[in-house]
Amino acid sequence: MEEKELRETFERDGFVICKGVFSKEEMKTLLQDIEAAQRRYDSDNLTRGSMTFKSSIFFNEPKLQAFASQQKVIDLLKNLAGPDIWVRWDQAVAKGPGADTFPWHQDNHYSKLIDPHYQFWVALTDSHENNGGLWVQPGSHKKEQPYRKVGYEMVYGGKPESPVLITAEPGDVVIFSSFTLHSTTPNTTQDTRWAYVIEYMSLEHYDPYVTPPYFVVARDGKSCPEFVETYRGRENLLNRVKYRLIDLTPTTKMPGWVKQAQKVLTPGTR
Ligand SMILES: O=C(O)CCC(=O)C(=O)O
Ligand SMILES: [Fe+2]
Repeated sequence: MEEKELRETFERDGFVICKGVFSKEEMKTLLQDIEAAQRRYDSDNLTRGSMTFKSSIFFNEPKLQAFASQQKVIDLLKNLAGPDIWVRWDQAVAKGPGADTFPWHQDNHYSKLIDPHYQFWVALTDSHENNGGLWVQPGSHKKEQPYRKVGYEMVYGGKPESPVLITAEPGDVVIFSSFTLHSTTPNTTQDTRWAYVIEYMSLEHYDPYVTPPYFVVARDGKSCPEFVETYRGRENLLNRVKYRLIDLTPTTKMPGWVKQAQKVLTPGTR
């Protein structure tokens, strides 16, 4: 896909499908690296039955850092996130036989962020209608959607109008906005469906819930993996104020300082 088409499609639909970005061989290696990786934070609250989440794994694993920061990935992302990019989060999702639905949601309701981030969803295995395939609602990224909290899940309050199933083969990538409504359906097959999701942000944007060091992957559109203690978006006073204001909204039942203290005490929550 041409760069212009990529940008326009993403802007219109809230996602782009990039076929065959990686080889099947690369996906085998990536799955091995994921299985060997150690988590930075222990909590994987979303794991339910044979749907398992393994998150915050790039932090201690140089092979995953190299994967996330390779130029091929940056060349796709720079069209959407801009030339300066860091990674806020990653997770591998295994949907084993019998895995349940993962309900419709916008990822911003998990990350609690105001600004969009870019979800780089990599199919490590085949992914289709019967094995826990990924569904998206085109155009839903244009506004924040209503939701409610059900256990640890942040569930969209409505019914998507015209959902689209994305069938994928190992090595295919879907890049979607963190505001794009998406869901995965049950796995009724005997095989496990694996996806690896890397969450990228512009260095202009701030995530107050991630603790340093921060993993920068690109500057000026060029791959330049490095861990840093701070970044532009974090130093930006307006960004800080935005998140302070959320904590101070009168609708919050809990005083801001209690929420803040909770966040400090439970790092690594999405
Ligand atoms: O299982 C997947 O492919 C995606 C899961 C998901 O949407 C999420 O963890 O936010
Ligand atoms: Fe999601």
